[in-house]
Amino acid sequence: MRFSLDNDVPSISYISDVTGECVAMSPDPDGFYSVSLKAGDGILLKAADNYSFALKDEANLFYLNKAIAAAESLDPAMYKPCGKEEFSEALAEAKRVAADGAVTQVQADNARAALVKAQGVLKRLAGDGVNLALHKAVSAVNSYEEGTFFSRAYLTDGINVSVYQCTHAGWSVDPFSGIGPEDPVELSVDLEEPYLLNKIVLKPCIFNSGASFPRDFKLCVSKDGETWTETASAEGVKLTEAIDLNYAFEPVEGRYVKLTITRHSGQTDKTGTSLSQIGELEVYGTELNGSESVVL
Ligand SMILES: [Ca+2]
Repeated sequence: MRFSLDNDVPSISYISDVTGECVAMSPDPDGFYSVSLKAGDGILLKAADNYSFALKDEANLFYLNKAIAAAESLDPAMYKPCGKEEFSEALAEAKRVAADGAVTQVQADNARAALVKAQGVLKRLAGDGVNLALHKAVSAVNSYEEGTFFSRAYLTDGINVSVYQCTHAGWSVDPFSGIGPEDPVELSVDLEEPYLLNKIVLKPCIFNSGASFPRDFKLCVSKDGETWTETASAEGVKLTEAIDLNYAFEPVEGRYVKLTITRHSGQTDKTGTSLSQIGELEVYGTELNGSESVVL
């Protein structure tokens, strides 16, 4: 335990729990005193007879200051207006709390939690490197929802690593669905807002080096989820490594993205079901108002 004294105490000692004797203490160069405590133990301190004092908690501001630094590193111009005012207020309050010499740990923790929460609400403007599909809802009639390695949600979870590092492998055809090699399967993603879309990236599953990636498919975008514009198609894809497949196209307004598989990977589950599996689907574009200059 390290502590300081508010006033000029003539001398301070601690009572040794071994000998029962007073042991004189000296401050370190910063003016702090230190005593060693075992877990759950306390310690008796002794000061000059004519002085009384009380120990007080000193809040640990490490994580609050870390959250403030992270918040201040954001460029507000990169974010949509929604939530920015609340974020700005939470940041100002966090800085005020961090600068308050009498702040308690609870106040510091609350200020940090409020700041992290406000930051989590912010939404990036579409632009270079901003994956618009990240954490967006995926619709798929055929999906293996076993929840550990495969789920439709893992198609847009931002995770695409080997199963040795993480259990989220991606989306998979349900091996118990019994579909044949050319039975079509559709996957769609709702981006929640319309954008001027210009690129879709498909990332094969890492764990089998892309061997279960579909052979034939097409990519479409739509403004309303009903009328679709085809932006790319592929035939005869056969991967031996999990390389990203980039499909860039002339900008098209859209809120929904659909992948239609018309021929599966060629891998067959032991159930006899034809398999397709994809690690991640990413979507890129710009804001509809065109105010962002974007280089892809
Ligand atoms: Ca994923």
